[in-house]
Amino acid sequence: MAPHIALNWVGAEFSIQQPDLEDKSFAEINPLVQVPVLLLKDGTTLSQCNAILRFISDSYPEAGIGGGNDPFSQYEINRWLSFIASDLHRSHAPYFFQSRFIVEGNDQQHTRIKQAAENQVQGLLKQFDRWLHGKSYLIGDKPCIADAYAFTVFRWSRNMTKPASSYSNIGVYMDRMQENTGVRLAMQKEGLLET
Ligand SMILES: N[C@@H](CCC(=O)N[C@@H](CS)C(=O)NCC(=O)O)C(=O)O
Repeated sequence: MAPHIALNWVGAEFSIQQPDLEDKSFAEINPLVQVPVLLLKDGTTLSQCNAILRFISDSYPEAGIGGGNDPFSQYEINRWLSFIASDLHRSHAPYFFQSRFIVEGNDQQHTRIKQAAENQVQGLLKQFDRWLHGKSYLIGDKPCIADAYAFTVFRWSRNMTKPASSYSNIGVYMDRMQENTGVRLAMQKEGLLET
C-alpha cells in the first residue's frame, strides 16, 4: 500500500494487482516472493519497498515527496524509512507468521511467539508515538514517502490488544493521513475502505 499511496501522490499512471504469492509464476517476478513489486513499462522489475518509494519520489521531483535536494531532509526521510522497514515492519513478522520462527512449534509456543512480537511492536510504537509529538507529518508540513510507509505499517497492529491507533499522537496522525486523498484512494482501491 505504501508505493500505491506514493503513486497516487505523484499522479502517476499505473494499475495495481494483488498477486497470488502461492503461484509459482510470481517467484519469477520476485524470487523472494514478496510484495511490493513495481513493473515498469519497459519490463524492468523493481523490488524492496524503500527503493520503490525512492524511485517514485525521484521520478516525480515536482511532487515534493522525497525531501528535495536538501541533504538533511533526505537524511531524515531515509532515517524514517530505515526505522520503519528494519525495525517496525520486521517486528510484525513473528506476530503474523509464528511457524517461521520455531521448528515444529506447538500452539502454546506459537501463542508465546505472537505475544513476544506484540510486546516488541508495542515498545517501538511507544517510541514512535513520542517522536510524533507536535508533528503533523514525519518531516515538515506535508506528507512524504516515509509517511506512506508509516501509515501502512501502523494499520497492521489493528487486531493487537493495543493497536497503533490507540496511541494518542499516532491516532491523530492516522486520522490525518486517512483524510488524505491519495491515501483514501489507495485504501478504497485495495478494499480497505467503504466507498
Ligand atoms: N524487505 C521487503 C519486505 C517485503 C515484505 O515483507 N512484504 C510482505 C508483505 S508486507 C510479503 O510480501 N510477505 C509475504 C510473505 O512473507 O510470505 C520490502 O521492503 O519490500
